[in-house]
Amino acid sequence: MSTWDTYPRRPLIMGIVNVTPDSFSDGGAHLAESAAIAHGKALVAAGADIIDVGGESTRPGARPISAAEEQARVLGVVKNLAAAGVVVSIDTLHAETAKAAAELGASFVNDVSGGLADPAMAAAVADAGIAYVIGHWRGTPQTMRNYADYADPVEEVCRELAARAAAAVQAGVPPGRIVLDPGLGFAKRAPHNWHLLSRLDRLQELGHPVLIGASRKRFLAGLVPAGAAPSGRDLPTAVLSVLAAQHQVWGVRVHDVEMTRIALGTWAAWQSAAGSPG
Ligand code: PMM
Repeated sequence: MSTWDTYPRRPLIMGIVNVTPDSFSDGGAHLAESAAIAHGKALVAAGADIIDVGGESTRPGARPISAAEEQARVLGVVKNLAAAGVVVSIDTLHAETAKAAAELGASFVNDVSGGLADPAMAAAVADAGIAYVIGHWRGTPQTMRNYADYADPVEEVCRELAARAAAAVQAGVPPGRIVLDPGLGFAKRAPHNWHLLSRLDRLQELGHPVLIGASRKRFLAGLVPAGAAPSGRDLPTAVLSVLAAQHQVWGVRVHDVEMTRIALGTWAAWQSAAGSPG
């Protein structure tokens, strides 16, 4: 057994499978069902604990799609991966898609709108009896740039996330099944994202596990050579995952699972030695 297997306080790695033609960093790469399934299994082999399957791009300006179009993209992937024993999360804004994915074996609903996009979402998650990742956003992908305006980003995001969590509990989701995500890049500019990362303790005071989704996002672009492809941001993403681990996050949502696994494995080896006499 490696340190990784035995270290109890490591974050979970959520690997991303975008079954979309237009996601900002990997759009089109896994659009065919068979390619998406193979990619999910490869991410598990590389160390992912959870596979997050999404069929609708939520990047700024993305075209919204119907629940039916989304389901045609993702449900076969969810079904296959869940049947193979993979812990699956469905990344969706649509309650109908969440319900259908739960019936096929999904264990998490990952809703970047925290229930704001579809008022039926929280009740659907409660009925399905699965876990709920509540993300922070404002507006919609079409309008969110106009809402990236904060006097105090940390306090405002915490307040708005707490309200979404309370609404989910009111709809019947047990508090112990709720994970919170500050929604980096969703109605946030780079300084807002950095402030939120620097105050994970404040987010954790809300009493729920915290998931961070920084992978390949634009606020990392200034840290790598100009003109680098989004995958060129995997190194700063991995560094962020280690820093987030040091701050006891529950999970990190990433594209490059292998690099994340190596980075977090290095961190876990250090942490384990620090806690043992040698
Ligand atoms: N970011 C994207 C999509 N889904 N889900 C969670 N929980 N947190 C995020 O930050 C997040 C997300 C952005 O698009 P991508 O799938 O291309 O990374």
